[in-house]
Amino acid sequence: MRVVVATGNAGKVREIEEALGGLGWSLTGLNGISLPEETGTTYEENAALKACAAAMMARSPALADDSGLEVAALDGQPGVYSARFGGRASDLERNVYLLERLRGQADRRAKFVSVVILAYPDGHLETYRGELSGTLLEGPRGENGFGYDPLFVPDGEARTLAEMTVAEKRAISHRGRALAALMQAHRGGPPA
Ligand code: ITT
Repeated sequence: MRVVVATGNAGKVREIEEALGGLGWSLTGLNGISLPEETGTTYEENAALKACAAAMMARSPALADDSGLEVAALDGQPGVYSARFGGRASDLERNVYLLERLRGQADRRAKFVSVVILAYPDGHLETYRGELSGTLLEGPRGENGFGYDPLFVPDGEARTLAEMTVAEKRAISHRGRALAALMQAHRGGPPA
């Protein structure tokens, strides 16, 4: 089955390709398809917007991920708005902004959420969700991954997500869990 990976985020592409390697699907990029504005207020709405638009344009199944970081001390912000947190343009600037917002804050708990949707051109949707709880450091550590990974230490781990390989992150992460559920559902082959 040919599946369009409907994301403009290179970090997500790496993780999705690594996770789904065993399915034997042919994963392709957006190839000029532009994703719609994320006007939803939930991960599910935004993932569906992206996956459906790509599936309709490409006339083939398309997979999208909408995800975010929910910080306890910020009442769950930035959540669905993680990619635009504080209006900051880059991962580095958003990490600096997040550290500023948490300066002096003892409660460093946070949670990553990922919703993966596989959409078919006929409008059928499959939805998978994964979460990962952890704590935020007071400074970055590690060079791998993307986004808030250098600040985030998963519960039960000593390293940040940015100090892990793609496979190590996948084994425990929000996106890894959502994609594992998708793999489970498709074991035995994709639907016709
Ligand atoms: P697409 O919409 O093109 O897929 P995006 O980066 O805009 O790319 P989102 O709207 O889902 O994707 O925003 C999710 C943001 O949450 C992302 O840009 C990161 O800042 C953060 N994020 C999500 N998953 C993450 C992860 O595994 N590690 C670090 N940060 C993550």
